[in-house]
Amino acid sequence: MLRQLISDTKTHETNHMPEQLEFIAGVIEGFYGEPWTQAERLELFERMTHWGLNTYFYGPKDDLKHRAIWRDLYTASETETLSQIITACNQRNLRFIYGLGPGLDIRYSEEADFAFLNRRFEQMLALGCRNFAVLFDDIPDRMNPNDAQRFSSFASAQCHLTNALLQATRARCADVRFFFCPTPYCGRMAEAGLGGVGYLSILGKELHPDIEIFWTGQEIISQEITVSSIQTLQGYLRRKPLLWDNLHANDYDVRRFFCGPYSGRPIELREHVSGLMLNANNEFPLNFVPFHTLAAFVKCVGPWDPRAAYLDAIQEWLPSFEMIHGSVTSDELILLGDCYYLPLQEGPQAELLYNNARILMGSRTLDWENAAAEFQRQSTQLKAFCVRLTELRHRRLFYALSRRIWELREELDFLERYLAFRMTHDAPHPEFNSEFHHWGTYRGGIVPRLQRLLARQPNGAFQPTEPALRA
Ligand code: GDL
Repeated sequence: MLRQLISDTKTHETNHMPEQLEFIAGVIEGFYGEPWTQAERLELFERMTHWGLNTYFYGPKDDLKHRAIWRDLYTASETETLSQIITACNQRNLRFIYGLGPGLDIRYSEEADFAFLNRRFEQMLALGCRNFAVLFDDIPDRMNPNDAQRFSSFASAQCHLTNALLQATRARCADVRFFFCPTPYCGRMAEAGLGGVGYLSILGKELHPDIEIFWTGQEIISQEITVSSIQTLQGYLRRKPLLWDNLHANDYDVRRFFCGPYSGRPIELREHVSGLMLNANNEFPLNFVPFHTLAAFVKCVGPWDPRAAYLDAIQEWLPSFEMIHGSVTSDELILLGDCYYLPLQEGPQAELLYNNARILMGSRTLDWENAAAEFQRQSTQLKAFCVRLTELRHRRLFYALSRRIWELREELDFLERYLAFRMTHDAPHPEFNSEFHHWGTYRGGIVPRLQRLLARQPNGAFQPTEPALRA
Protein backbone atom coordinates (compact mmCIF):
# COMPACT_ATOMS: atom_id res chain seq x y z
CA MET A 1 0.00 0.00 0.00
CA LEU A 2 2.77 2.41 0.97
CA ARG A 3 4.27 1.75 -2.44
CA GLN A 4 1.37 3.61 -4.08
CA LEU A 5 2.28 6.75 -2.24
CA ILE A 6 5.61 7.26 -3.98
CA SER A 7 5.86 10.27 -6.19
CA ASP A 8 8.79 11.68 -8.11
CA THR A 9 10.52 14.51 -6.39
CA LYS A 10 13.96 16.00 -6.41
CA THR A 11 16.60 14.23 -4.39
CA HIS A 12 18.52 15.94 -1.64
CA GLU A 13 21.76 17.10 -3.13
CA THR A 14 24.47 16.10 -0.72
CA ASN A 15 26.99 13.36 -1.04
CA HIS A 16 26.89 12.34 2.51
CA MET A 17 28.52 9.36 4.19
CA PRO A 18 26.70 8.83 7.48
CA GLU A 19 29.07 8.38 10.40
CA GLN A 20 28.57 5.50 12.82
CA LEU A 21 26.25 6.96 15.44
CA GLU A 22 25.45 5.63 18.87
CA PHE A 23 22.23 3.58 19.06
CA ILE A 24 19.62 5.78 20.71
CA ALA A 25 17.71 4.22 23.60
CA GLY A 26 15.58 6.09 26.04
CA VAL A 27 12.53 7.98 27.07
CA ILE A 28 10.24 10.54 25.43
CA GLU A 29 8.31 12.88 27.67
CA GLY A 30 5.93 13.39 24.79
CA PHE A 31 2.39 12.76 26.00
CA TYR A 32 -0.66 15.02 26.30
CA GLY A 33 -1.40 16.09 29.87
CA GLU A 34 0.53 17.38 32.84
CA PRO A 35 4.30 17.21 32.31
CA TRP A 36 6.51 15.36 34.79
CA THR A 37 7.93 17.30 37.71
CA GLN A 38 11.56 18.30 37.87
CA ALA A 39 12.16 15.83 40.73
CA GLU A 40 10.68 13.03 38.62
CA ARG A 41 12.95 13.90 35.72
CA LEU A 42 15.98 13.82 37.97
CA GLU A 43 14.90 10.44 39.32
CA LEU A 44 14.45 9.26 35.74
CA PHE A 45 17.99 10.29 34.80
CA GLU A 46 19.37 8.37 37.78
CA ARG A 47 17.47 5.26 36.80
CA MET A 48 18.35 5.61 33.11
CA THR A 49 22.04 5.79 33.94
CA HIS A 50 21.69 2.70 36.11
CA TRP A 51 19.82 0.76 33.40
CA GLY A 52 22.00 1.91 30.51
CA LEU A 53 19.47 4.07 28.64
CA ASN A 54 21.20 7.01 26.96
CA THR A 55 18.62 9.54 25.73
CA TYR A 56 15.90 11.74 27.20
CA PHE A 57 13.62 13.65 24.86
CA TYR A 58 11.81 16.71 26.21
CA GLY A 59 8.55 17.25 24.32
CA PRO A 60 5.53 17.45 26.65
CA LYS A 61 2.59 18.26 24.37
CA ASP A 62 0.83 20.44 26.91
CA ASP A 63 3.79 22.56 27.86
CA LEU A 64 2.35 25.71 26.26
CA LYS A 65 5.62 26.80 24.72
CA HIS A 66 6.17 23.41 23.12
CA ARG A 67 3.20 23.80 20.76
CA ALA A 68 0.49 26.37 21.44
CA ILE A 69 2.74 29.43 21.83
CA TRP A 70 5.92 28.09 20.27
CA ARG A 71 6.91 31.56 19.03
CA ASP A 72 7.44 32.97 22.54
CA LEU A 73 10.83 32.82 24.17
CA TYR A 74 11.27 31.19 27.57
CA THR A 75 11.18 33.37 30.67
CA ALA A 76 14.07 33.42 33.12
CA SER A 77 12.47 30.84 35.40
CA GLU A 78 11.57 28.53 32.51
CA THR A 79 15.12 28.84 31.23
CA GLU A 80 16.36 27.87 34.67
CA THR A 81 14.20 24.73 34.66
CA LEU A 82 15.43 23.67 31.22
CA SER A 83 18.98 24.49 32.10
CA GLN A 84 18.78 22.21 35.16
CA ILE A 85 17.50 19.36 32.98
CA ILE A 86 20.25 19.82 30.41
CA THR A 87 22.95 20.05 33.05
CA ALA A 88 21.63 16.94 34.80
CA CYS A 89 21.70 15.04 31.49
CA ASN A 90 25.17 16.28 30.60
CA GLN A 91 26.54 15.32 34.01
CA ARG A 92 25.34 11.76 33.46
CA ASN A 93 26.38 11.61 29.84
CA LEU A 94 22.78 11.35 28.69
CA ARG A 95 21.71 12.82 25.38
CA PHE A 96 19.11 15.56 25.85
CA ILE A 97 16.80 16.11 22.87
CA TYR A 98 14.75 19.27 22.84
CA GLY A 99 11.48 19.04 20.90
CA LEU A 100 9.47 21.89 19.43
CA GLY A 101 6.12 21.52 17.66
CA PRO A 102 5.33 24.59 15.55
CA GLY A 103 2.95 22.78 13.18
CA LEU A 104 -0.40 23.94 14.57
CA ASP A 105 -0.16 27.36 12.97
CA ILE A 106 3.23 27.83 11.34
CA ARG A 107 3.43 29.57 7.97
CA TYR A 108 6.18 27.70 6.17
CA SER A 109 6.91 30.48 3.69
CA GLU A 110 7.04 33.23 6.31
CA GLU A 111 10.52 34.52 7.16
CA ALA A 112 9.25 35.79 10.51
CA ASP A 113 8.20 32.29 11.59
CA PHE A 114 11.57 30.89 10.61
CA ALA A 115 13.17 33.64 12.71
CA PHE A 116 11.01 32.66 15.72
CA LEU A 117 12.16 29.05 15.46
CA ASN A 118 15.74 30.16 15.12
CA ARG A 119 15.49 32.39 18.15
CA ARG A 120 14.13 29.54 20.24
CA PHE A 121 16.86 27.17 19.11
CA GLU A 122 19.44 29.86 19.79
CA GLN A 123 18.06 30.18 23.32
CA MET A 124 18.36 26.40 23.76
CA LEU A 125 21.86 26.28 22.29
CA ALA A 126 22.95 28.80 24.89
CA LEU A 127 21.69 26.42 27.59
CA GLY A 128 23.94 23.68 26.26
CA CYS A 129 21.35 21.83 24.16
CA ARG A 130 22.82 20.03 21.11
CA ASN A 131 19.95 17.82 19.95
CA PHE A 132 16.85 19.33 18.38
CA ALA A 133 13.61 17.74 17.23
CA VAL A 134 11.12 19.49 14.98
CA LEU A 135 7.72 17.86 15.38
CA PHE A 136 4.88 17.90 12.88
CA ASP A 137 2.64 15.27 14.47
CA ASP A 138 -1.04 15.87 15.22
CA ILE A 139 -1.41 19.04 13.15
CA PRO A 140 -3.69 20.17 10.32
CA ASP A 141 -2.34 18.45 7.22
CA ARG A 142 -2.76 21.19 4.67
CA MET A 143 -0.96 24.43 3.86
CA ASN A 144 -2.34 27.93 3.72
CA PRO A 145 -2.61 29.50 0.22
CA ASN A 146 0.74 31.36 0.46
CA ASP A 147 2.60 28.22 1.44
CA ALA A 148 0.82 26.20 -1.24
CA GLN A 149 2.03 28.70 -3.82
CA ARG A 150 5.61 28.53 -2.63
CA PHE A 151 5.99 24.77 -2.01
CA SER A 152 5.07 21.87 -4.24
CA SER A 153 3.92 19.76 -1.30
CA PHE A 154 3.37 19.78 2.42
CA ALA A 155 6.33 17.44 2.91
CA SER A 156 8.54 19.78 0.85
CA ALA A 157 7.56 22.74 2.99
CA GLN A 158 8.44 20.88 6.18
CA CYS A 159 11.74 19.62 4.73
CA HIS A 160 12.73 23.06 3.53
CA LEU A 161 12.05 24.59 6.94
CA THR A 162 13.83 21.88 8.91
CA ASN A 163 16.86 21.77 6.60
CA ALA A 164 17.18 25.55 6.89
CA LEU A 165 16.98 25.30 10.66
CA LEU A 166 19.67 22.63 10.69
CA GLN A 167 21.90 24.83 8.57
CA ALA A 168 21.35 27.90 10.74
CA THR A 169 21.87 25.95 13.97
CA ARG A 170 24.98 24.23 12.62
CA ALA A 171 26.42 27.60 11.68
CA ARG A 172 26.32 28.45 15.39
CA CYS A 173 27.42 25.06 16.66
CA ALA A 174 28.87 22.34 14.45
CA ASP A 175 28.00 19.27 16.51
CA VAL A 176 24.21 19.54 16.67
CA ARG A 177 21.99 16.59 15.79
CA PHE A 178 18.48 16.98 14.35
CA PHE A 179 15.34 14.87 14.57
CA PHE A 180 12.03 15.15 12.75
CA CYS A 181 8.54 13.80 13.41
CA PRO A 182 6.47 13.52 10.21
CA THR A 183 2.78 14.35 9.94
CA PRO A 184 1.97 10.77 8.93
CA TYR A 185 4.06 9.07 11.59
CA CYS A 186 2.60 5.57 11.34
CA GLY A 187 1.74 3.17 8.52
CA ARG A 188 -1.99 3.67 8.85
CA MET A 189 -1.70 7.44 8.44
CA ALA A 190 0.64 7.13 5.48
CA GLU A 191 -1.72 4.67 3.80
CA ALA A 192 -4.62 7.06 4.35
CA GLY A 193 -2.63 9.72 2.48
CA LEU A 194 -2.24 12.06 5.47
CA GLY A 195 0.10 14.89 4.54
CA GLY A 196 -0.45 14.32 0.82
CA VAL A 197 0.51 11.81 -1.83
CA GLY A 198 4.09 10.61 -1.67
CA TYR A 199 4.76 12.34 1.64
CA LEU A 200 7.24 9.76 2.94
CA SER A 201 9.24 9.43 -0.25
CA ILE A 202 9.48 13.20 -0.56
CA LEU A 203 10.80 13.23 2.98
CA GLY A 204 13.34 10.56 2.07
CA LYS A 205 14.61 12.61 -0.84
CA GLU A 206 14.41 16.13 0.50
CA LEU A 207 15.05 15.97 4.23
CA HIS A 208 18.76 16.38 4.93
CA PRO A 209 20.21 12.87 5.36
CA ASP A 210 21.64 13.72 8.78
CA ILE A 211 18.16 14.29 10.18
CA GLU A 212 16.62 11.33 11.98
CA ILE A 213 12.95 10.54 11.37
CA PHE A 214 10.55 9.29 14.04
CA TRP A 215 8.03 6.50 13.42
CA THR A 216 5.49 4.82 15.71
CA GLY A 217 4.95 1.61 13.69
CA GLN A 218 1.91 0.55 11.69
CA GLU A 219 -0.36 2.24 14.25
CA ILE A 220 -0.08 5.14 16.67
CA ILE A 221 -0.08 2.47 19.35
CA SER A 222 1.46 -0.56 17.67
CA GLN A 223 0.95 -3.91 19.31
CA GLU A 224 3.62 -5.34 17.02
CA ILE A 225 6.32 -3.83 14.86
CA THR A 226 7.80 -6.13 12.25
CA VAL A 227 11.23 -5.99 10.65
CA SER A 228 9.73 -6.17 7.17
CA SER A 229 7.49 -3.11 7.76
CA ILE A 230 10.55 -1.16 8.88
CA GLN A 231 12.59 -2.32 5.89
CA THR A 232 9.84 -1.11 3.54
CA LEU A 233 9.73 2.21 5.37
CA GLN A 234 13.49 2.56 5.20
CA GLY A 235 13.19 2.35 1.41
CA TYR A 236 11.12 5.52 1.43
CA LEU A 237 12.95 7.40 4.14
CA ARG A 238 16.45 6.48 2.84
CA ARG A 239 17.61 6.07 6.39
CA LYS A 240 16.80 3.93 9.37
CA PRO A 241 13.79 5.29 11.25
CA LEU A 242 13.98 6.12 14.93
CA LEU A 243 11.15 4.48 16.85
CA TRP A 244 8.84 6.73 18.83
CA ASP A 245 7.18 3.88 20.64
CA ASN A 246 3.78 4.63 22.19
CA LEU A 247 3.32 1.11 23.57
CA HIS A 248 3.04 2.36 27.16
CA ALA A 249 1.49 5.79 26.57
CA ASN A 250 -1.83 6.14 28.39
CA ASP A 251 -2.81 9.73 27.61
CA TYR A 252 -5.66 8.51 25.40
CA ASP A 253 -7.44 6.60 28.16
CA VAL A 254 -7.68 8.00 31.68
CA ARG A 255 -8.86 4.71 33.19
CA ARG A 256 -5.78 2.71 32.27
CA PHE A 257 -2.05 2.58 32.65
CA PHE A 258 0.45 0.15 31.22
CA CYS A 259 3.08 -1.58 33.24
CA GLY A 260 3.54 -4.67 31.12
CA PRO A 261 6.87 -5.51 29.49
CA TYR A 262 8.32 -4.04 26.32
CA SER A 263 7.09 -6.57 23.77
CA GLY A 264 5.74 -7.21 20.30
CA ARG A 265 9.04 -6.14 18.74
CA PRO A 266 11.47 -8.84 17.54
CA ILE A 267 14.97 -8.49 18.91
CA GLU A 268 16.35 -8.14 15.34
CA LEU A 269 14.40 -4.90 15.03
CA ARG A 270 17.30 -3.19 16.78
CA GLU A 271 19.42 -3.61 13.64
CA HIS A 272 16.86 -1.85 11.46
CA VAL A 273 16.19 1.28 13.48
CA SER A 274 18.54 4.00 14.64
CA GLY A 275 17.09 3.80 18.12
CA LEU A 276 14.16 2.98 20.41
CA MET A 277 12.44 5.71 22.37
CA LEU A 278 9.50 5.04 24.66
CA ASN A 279 6.73 7.59 25.15
CA ALA A 280 5.22 6.35 28.36
CA ASN A 281 2.50 6.70 31.00
CA ASN A 282 1.65 10.24 32.09
CA GLU A 283 2.11 9.19 35.69
CA PHE A 284 5.85 8.97 36.07
CA PRO A 285 5.88 6.44 38.98
CA LEU A 286 3.98 3.91 36.85
CA ASN A 287 6.81 3.65 34.32
CA PHE A 288 9.25 1.52 36.25
CA VAL A 289 8.53 -1.72 34.38
CA PRO A 290 8.25 -0.09 30.91
CA PHE A 291 11.66 1.59 31.21
CA HIS A 292 13.30 -1.33 32.94
CA THR A 293 12.16 -3.78 30.26
CA LEU A 294 13.02 -1.41 27.39
CA ALA A 295 16.57 -1.23 28.76
CA ALA A 296 16.66 -5.02 29.06
CA PHE A 297 15.45 -5.34 25.46
CA VAL A 298 18.17 -3.01 24.21
CA LYS A 299 20.86 -4.98 26.06
CA CYS A 300 19.39 -8.44 25.47
CA VAL A 301 21.72 -11.13 24.12
CA GLY A 302 19.91 -14.19 22.82
CA PRO A 303 16.15 -14.63 22.62
CA TRP A 304 13.84 -12.01 24.13
CA ASP A 305 11.36 -13.26 26.74
CA PRO A 306 9.04 -10.37 27.68
CA ARG A 307 7.38 -12.23 30.54
CA ALA A 308 10.72 -13.06 32.15
CA ALA A 309 11.77 -9.41 31.70
CA TYR A 310 8.49 -8.35 33.35
CA LEU A 311 8.99 -10.64 36.33
CA ASP A 312 12.57 -9.36 36.80
CA ALA A 313 11.39 -5.77 36.64
CA ILE A 314 8.59 -6.42 39.15
CA GLN A 315 11.17 -7.76 41.64
CA GLU A 316 13.16 -4.55 41.33
CA TRP A 317 10.04 -2.39 41.55
CA LEU A 318 8.92 -4.07 44.78
CA PRO A 319 10.97 -1.82 47.16
CA SER A 320 8.97 1.20 45.90
CA PHE A 321 5.92 -0.41 47.51
CA GLU A 322 6.95 0.13 51.10
CA MET A 323 3.84 0.25 53.32
CA ILE A 324 2.89 1.77 56.64
CA HIS A 325 1.98 -1.73 57.88
CA GLY A 326 3.25 -4.99 56.48
CA SER A 327 4.71 -5.39 53.01
CA VAL A 328 3.71 -6.14 49.44
CA THR A 329 4.52 -9.54 47.97
CA SER A 330 5.70 -10.04 44.43
CA ASP A 331 2.61 -12.19 43.72
CA GLU A 332 0.38 -9.26 44.64
CA LEU A 333 2.31 -6.87 42.45
CA ILE A 334 2.32 -9.32 39.52
CA LEU A 335 -1.45 -9.65 39.79
CA LEU A 336 -1.92 -5.89 39.85
CA GLY A 337 0.51 -5.38 36.97
CA ASP A 338 -1.27 -8.06 34.97
CA CYS A 339 -4.48 -6.04 35.27
CA TYR A 340 -2.77 -3.01 33.70
CA TYR A 341 -0.45 -4.75 31.29
CA LEU A 342 -0.43 -3.60 27.68
CA PRO A 343 -2.95 -1.75 25.49
CA LEU A 344 -4.09 -4.85 23.60
CA GLN A 345 -3.10 -7.56 26.02
CA GLU A 346 -3.95 -8.34 29.62
CA GLY A 347 -1.37 -10.15 31.70
CA PRO A 348 -2.06 -13.88 32.22
CA GLN A 349 -3.51 -13.50 35.72
CA ALA A 350 -5.88 -10.75 34.61
CA GLU A 351 -6.93 -12.85 31.64
CA LEU A 352 -7.70 -15.71 34.02
CA LEU A 353 -9.72 -13.40 36.26
CA TYR A 354 -11.72 -12.17 33.27
CA ASN A 355 -12.37 -15.64 31.92
CA ASN A 356 -13.62 -16.86 35.26
CA ALA A 357 -15.87 -13.81 35.62
CA ARG A 358 -17.21 -14.42 32.14
CA ILE A 359 -18.15 -18.00 32.97
CA LEU A 360 -20.20 -16.64 35.90
CA MET A 361 -22.54 -15.01 33.38
CA GLY A 362 -23.61 -18.43 32.06
CA SER A 363 -25.64 -21.26 33.48
CA ARG A 364 -24.57 -23.24 36.51
CA THR A 365 -22.50 -26.22 35.49
CA LEU A 366 -19.50 -27.84 37.10
CA ASP A 367 -17.31 -25.34 35.17
CA TRP A 368 -19.36 -22.56 36.68
CA GLU A 369 -18.73 -23.83 40.22
CA ASN A 370 -14.99 -24.08 39.57
CA ALA A 371 -14.83 -20.64 37.99
CA ALA A 372 -16.81 -19.20 40.90
CA ALA A 373 -14.33 -20.55 43.44
CA GLU A 374 -11.32 -19.38 41.45
CA PHE A 375 -12.83 -15.95 40.78
CA GLN A 376 -13.67 -15.49 44.44
CA ARG A 377 -10.11 -16.36 45.44
CA GLN A 378 -8.50 -13.93 42.98
CA SER A 379 -11.00 -11.18 43.59
CA THR A 380 -10.59 -11.34 47.36
CA GLN A 381 -6.81 -11.11 47.02
CA LEU A 382 -6.91 -8.26 44.52
CA LYS A 383 -9.53 -6.23 46.39
CA ALA A 384 -7.65 -6.55 49.64
CA PHE A 385 -4.47 -5.48 47.90
CA CYS A 386 -6.16 -2.41 46.37
CA VAL A 387 -7.34 -1.40 49.84
CA ARG A 388 -3.91 -1.95 51.39
CA LEU A 389 -2.26 0.19 48.74
CA THR A 390 -3.78 3.25 50.44
CA GLU A 391 -0.95 2.72 52.95
CA LEU A 392 1.82 3.16 50.42
CA ARG A 393 4.57 5.43 51.71
CA HIS A 394 5.37 6.58 48.15
CA ARG A 395 2.37 8.89 47.90
CA ARG A 396 2.92 9.94 44.24
CA LEU A 397 2.84 6.28 43.34
CA PHE A 398 -0.37 5.78 45.30
CA TYR A 399 -2.03 8.86 43.79
CA ALA A 400 -1.10 7.60 40.33
CA LEU A 401 -2.79 4.29 41.11
CA SER A 402 -5.65 5.33 43.34
CA ARG A 403 -8.50 6.18 40.96
CA ARG A 404 -7.82 3.25 38.69
CA ILE A 405 -7.53 0.66 41.42
CA TRP A 406 -10.63 2.06 43.13
CA GLU A 407 -12.59 1.49 39.98
CA LEU A 408 -11.19 -2.03 39.70
CA ARG A 409 -12.10 -2.74 43.32
CA GLU A 410 -15.63 -1.45 42.74
CA GLU A 411 -16.16 -3.71 39.72
CA LEU A 412 -14.82 -6.73 41.58
CA ASP A 413 -17.11 -5.95 44.48
CA PHE A 414 -20.08 -5.71 42.13
CA LEU A 415 -19.22 -9.06 40.53
CA GLU A 416 -18.79 -10.71 43.91
CA ARG A 417 -22.30 -9.55 44.83
CA TYR A 418 -23.58 -10.91 41.55
CA LEU A 419 -21.87 -14.20 42.32
CA ALA A 420 -23.52 -14.38 45.75
CA PHE A 421 -26.89 -13.65 44.11
CA ARG A 422 -26.37 -16.38 41.51
CA MET A 423 -25.74 -18.90 44.26
CA THR A 424 -29.40 -18.57 45.13
CA HIS A 425 -30.87 -17.66 41.71
CA ASP A 426 -30.25 -20.19 39.01
CA ALA A 427 -32.49 -18.84 36.24
CA PRO A 428 -30.74 -18.45 32.83
CA HIS A 429 -30.90 -14.62 32.76
CA PRO A 430 -31.67 -13.44 36.26
CA GLU A 431 -32.13 -9.72 36.91
CA PHE A 432 -29.83 -8.50 39.59
CA ASN A 433 -29.67 -5.35 41.71
CA SER A 434 -26.98 -4.28 44.12
CA GLU A 435 -27.83 -2.10 47.09
CA PHE A 436 -24.39 -0.57 46.79
CA HIS A 437 -24.34 0.16 43.08
CA HIS A 438 -27.03 2.67 42.27
CA TRP A 439 -27.61 3.59 38.69
CA GLY A 440 -26.14 7.00 37.90
CA THR A 441 -23.67 7.27 40.76
CA TYR A 442 -22.26 3.90 39.68
CA ARG A 443 -21.18 3.78 36.01
CA GLY A 444 -22.93 7.13 35.42
CA GLY A 445 -22.01 10.37 33.69
CA ILE A 446 -22.03 11.65 30.15
CA VAL A 447 -19.04 9.66 28.91
CA PRO A 448 -20.31 6.21 29.95
CA ARG A 449 -23.76 7.14 28.59
CA LEU A 450 -22.29 8.14 25.25
CA GLN A 451 -20.18 4.98 25.23
CA ARG A 452 -23.21 2.78 25.73
CA LEU A 453 -24.91 4.07 22.57
CA LEU A 454 -22.67 2.02 20.31
CA ALA A 455 -21.78 -1.49 21.41
CA ARG A 456 -18.82 -3.41 20.12
CA GLN A 457 -19.63 -6.57 18.18
CA PRO A 458 -17.47 -9.73 18.36
CA ASN A 459 -15.94 -8.86 14.96
CA GLY A 460 -14.73 -5.50 16.30
CA ALA A 461 -17.34 -3.37 14.52
CA PHE A 462 -19.80 -1.15 16.39
CA GLN A 463 -23.61 -1.17 16.29
CA PRO A 464 -26.29 0.86 18.09
CA THR A 465 -26.99 -0.85 21.39
CA GLU A 466 -30.73 -0.27 21.38
CA PRO A 467 -32.50 -2.04 18.54
CA ALA A 468 -34.70 1.06 18.00
CA LEU A 469 -31.61 3.15 17.15
CA ARG A 470 -30.50 0.66 14.52
CA ALA A 471 -33.33 1.44 12.11
C1 GDL B 1 0.36 10.60 19.43
C2 GDL B 1 1.30 11.69 19.79
C3 GDL B 1 1.84 11.52 21.19
C4 GDL B 1 0.82 10.88 22.13
C5 GDL B 1 0.53 9.53 21.57
C6 GDL B 1 -0.42 8.66 22.40
C7 GDL B 1 3.12 10.77 18.41
C8 GDL B 1 4.18 11.04 17.40
N1 GDL B 1 2.37 11.82 18.82
O1 GDL B 1 -0.11 10.56 18.35
O2 GDL B 1 2.22 12.79 21.66
O3 GDL B 1 1.31 10.78 23.42
O4 GDL B 1 -0.06 9.66 20.30
O5 GDL B 1 -1.67 9.26 22.56
O6 GDL B 1 2.95 9.65 18.81
